[in-house]
Amino acid sequence: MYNYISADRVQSGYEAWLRYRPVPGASMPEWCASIAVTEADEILESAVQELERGIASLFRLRPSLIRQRTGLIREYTGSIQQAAATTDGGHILIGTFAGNPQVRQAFTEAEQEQTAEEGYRIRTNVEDGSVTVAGQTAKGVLYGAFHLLRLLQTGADVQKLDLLENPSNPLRMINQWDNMDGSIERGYAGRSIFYKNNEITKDMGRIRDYARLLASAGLNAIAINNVNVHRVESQLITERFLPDASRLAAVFRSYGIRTFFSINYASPIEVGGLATADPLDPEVAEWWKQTAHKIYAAIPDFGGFLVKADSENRPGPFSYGRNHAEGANMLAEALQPYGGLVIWRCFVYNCKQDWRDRSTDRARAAYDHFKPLDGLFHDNVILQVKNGPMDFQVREPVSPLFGAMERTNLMLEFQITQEYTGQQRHLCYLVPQWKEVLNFDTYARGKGSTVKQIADGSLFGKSGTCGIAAVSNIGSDANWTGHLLAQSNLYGYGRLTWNPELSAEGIANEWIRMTFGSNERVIAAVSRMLLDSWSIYESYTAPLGVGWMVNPDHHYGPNVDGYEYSKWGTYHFADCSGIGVNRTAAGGTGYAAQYIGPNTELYESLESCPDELLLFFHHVPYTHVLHSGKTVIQHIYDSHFEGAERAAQLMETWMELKEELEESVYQQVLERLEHQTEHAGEWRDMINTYFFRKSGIPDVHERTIY
Ligand code: GCV
Repeated sequence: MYNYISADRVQSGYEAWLRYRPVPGASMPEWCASIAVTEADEILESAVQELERGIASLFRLRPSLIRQRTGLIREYTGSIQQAAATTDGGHILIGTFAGNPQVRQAFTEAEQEQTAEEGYRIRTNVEDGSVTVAGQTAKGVLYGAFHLLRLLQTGADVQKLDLLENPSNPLRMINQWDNMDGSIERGYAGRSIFYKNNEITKDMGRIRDYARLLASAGLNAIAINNVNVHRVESQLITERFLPDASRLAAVFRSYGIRTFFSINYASPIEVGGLATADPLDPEVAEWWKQTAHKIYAAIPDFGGFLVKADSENRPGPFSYGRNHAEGANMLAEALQPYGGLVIWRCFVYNCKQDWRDRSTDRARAAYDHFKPLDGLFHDNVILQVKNGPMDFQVREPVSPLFGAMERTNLMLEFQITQEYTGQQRHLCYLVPQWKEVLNFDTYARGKGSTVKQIADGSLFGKSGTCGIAAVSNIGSDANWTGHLLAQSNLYGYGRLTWNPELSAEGIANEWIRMTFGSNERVIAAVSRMLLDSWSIYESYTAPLGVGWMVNPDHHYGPNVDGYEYSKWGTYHFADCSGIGVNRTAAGGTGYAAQYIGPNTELYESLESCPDELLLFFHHVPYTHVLHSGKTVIQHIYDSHFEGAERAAQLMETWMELKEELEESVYQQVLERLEHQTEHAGEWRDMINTYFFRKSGIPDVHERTIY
């Protein structure tokens, strides 16, 4: 039996959504028998390989490859039957408008122009039954090939295709928080696939498979090392690592993905031996220029630098009395001749706060630092802003920096790795959360000024230098993400960056069909599990937007006062009569006033503030009545009892699928759900007990509280 995708890889979950399992009852469309390509291009070659692999696996018939340019038909050694090399019964024609006249002929000039640089068109030719996958660029064609495969995988109607797809966001980026010793900061799926023992991996097979996953979800950029750049990683920009880094970049390039490095702002000192890293020092600027020159010699399409500066003990321009525009612009000038970007993170706050000081509010920090700098950054600088003002909590408001920086390039940062959302041991499908952020109305240009329009550049007329980034959730675990179902977050993130209008349900459905096949019972059950999971996780963890009730450092498991008397600026202020942070302008930290008009009003007023964010914005007595009609304390009890029960139901739902799923897949997910059920009980009891003891108010339903 021809073994295109090995059984091991299938059973472990390694193939993820590129498993290409046969769809029962689906016969192979005739056009799948041959793939025709004329252009010699490495990205088109990736598209060809993916189509070959997908079709061979889906239909057990390997397509012939017709290279019209050279007349070469590729020889195969595998035992799966190969289709005859003919274009008679139709074929898939792939190529760019500019590089392949046949492709060009299939579309009018207007149709070609409507296709964006990384967009694509797929069309059935009714005369000869062929299907053309076309783009302005090879990247577009690659995305089109993955789209065609997705249609085949999900059993869609492919009789008469005619579609145009353009990505919404120019930059669709993934950030690895991988360290060169092989560890991953906030990684929950094994070790790094990029680094081991302070060297860059030689296992390009795994890197390539990762690139395939990323490109298939629509992503086009990657920062390959942690934003906390330590001693060894600081050398990534030197001859010591550039040859290996250029090999990594070449793999990503062949899937249309540009490579970025996170850099250490103090590199001129730590790597270059200079006395300073002051951005206004000419020697420093010159050092970065020379460094950029060396990097581009090794990686001609290098994307640029991702920078965490003056944040959580990382060096930055503040040490020299310079602001962040001065700091970023100096780097931007070094990269500008090569078309490189500086992606500068706005996660800047005082991480040495005195917990006794109630006037300093970490939530305010990003806006306070960056708003005064609006308009001062060079064109090739992009500010990367976390979705919320704190730090990827299960619930927090949208950062008020969105909408506040009209004259600055901005990128939105999400966290796929589940640092505060269950660390890939609990199920938490994050697409619904991300959609809420993307749809948030900032009112920056009146009603309807959403975050997604700021990320994609359309609201403030930016083009090219904007988009979305997210922290990756993968590692060396055989199934990439630890929890098999957490693959849906990586896939969903990519699909949303391509098109934020896609629904959480639609993305879940696609992912389930591609991963688990077409069994309707499985699809319905897993879909329900995914879509309920964020609300379930929220309900048994930190209530009403307060956040942070986790164990310090590793951030796993309940610890209500874990961060209460710490330096990190993350407090809930629970006492015997109430809880929450007063962030109003009237008597609080004033954070609510960082929003624009209607949002300030919404959050400022206790009457209008949404329940789910109440404790983020207000300090209230436990007896305060929510819009739901419950008191705060009863809400805490109810949501924790119900949340833990709903977590157990996730497991029961999964157990009902035992007969429908492969044993290895069933078991690995079951183990995670068993742990989640037990751990949700721990959360319930710790949180309920804490608040019962603090408030002295009993549960009206008299359930067990300790
Ligand atoms: C990479 C949080 C995380 C850190 C992370 C930081 C950041 O504080 O806990 O691990 O550091 O965010 O986003 O820079």
